[in-house]
Amino acid sequence: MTVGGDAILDSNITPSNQNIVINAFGNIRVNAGRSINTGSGLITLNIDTGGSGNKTLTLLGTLTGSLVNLNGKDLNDKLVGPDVNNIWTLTGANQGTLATAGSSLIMFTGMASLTGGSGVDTFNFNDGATLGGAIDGQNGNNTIDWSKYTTGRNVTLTGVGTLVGFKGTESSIGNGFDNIGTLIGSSTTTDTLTSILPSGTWTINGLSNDKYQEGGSTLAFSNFENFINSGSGSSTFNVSGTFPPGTNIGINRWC
Ligand SMILES: [Ca+2]
Ligand SMILES: [Ca+2]
Repeated sequence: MTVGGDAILDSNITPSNQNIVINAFGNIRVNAGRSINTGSGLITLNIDTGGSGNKTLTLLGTLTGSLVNLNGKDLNDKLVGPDVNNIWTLTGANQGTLATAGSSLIMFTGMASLTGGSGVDTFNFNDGATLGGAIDGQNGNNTIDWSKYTTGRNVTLTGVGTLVGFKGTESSIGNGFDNIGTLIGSSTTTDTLTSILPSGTWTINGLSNDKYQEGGSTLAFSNFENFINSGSGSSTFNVSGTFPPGTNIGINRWC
């Protein structure tokens, strides 16, 4: 099926073991409570078929089939997940998998931006994986996990989140992240967490409850070894505890 504009699925589609392919030149939206279930058939939903960019695939319902593929064209195309707990795994450039309740494991390609739902969204990066656009966790305690990366990450916190947590930048996410409450650095000992917020309190003890607090928001973090405060105000560092071998804590500068 080819749709010239947007496709909105507001009924259940249950073909008996047949394939479903929808090519939309615009956006695709699967409404909440709605489902496509093809049994042993494939589900393929393609947005932005014309390649003009800025299209969105919004999945609020469920997709069940032998293979589920959601494809964009990289050009600022976005995948929006449902309002449950979602596990996103980035496996390459703008591609990966989405594990979400009620659906088969979803494969996606060409999605430059990922937006979570109201539940807990976890964004796992495989080594070398990247997104050209942005990550938005929306509500919930959302996590970005770079622990499979074998090169150090350099994260800058740029503000408190629009809804929860914090917003910030990192080179593996072209347009940065928003609404993230937990960050996990790479497997190396060269990860750096920088804040440019005007003030804040860092609690660094090398255990499992390292955190940064600012303006009523709390960021939990682990696997980071270098901390830089470069905001305009005064910040507080509370550093204590016993650190595992190989940990390199350095407060490079603050002002
Ligand atoms: Ca969320
Ligand atoms: Ca690390």
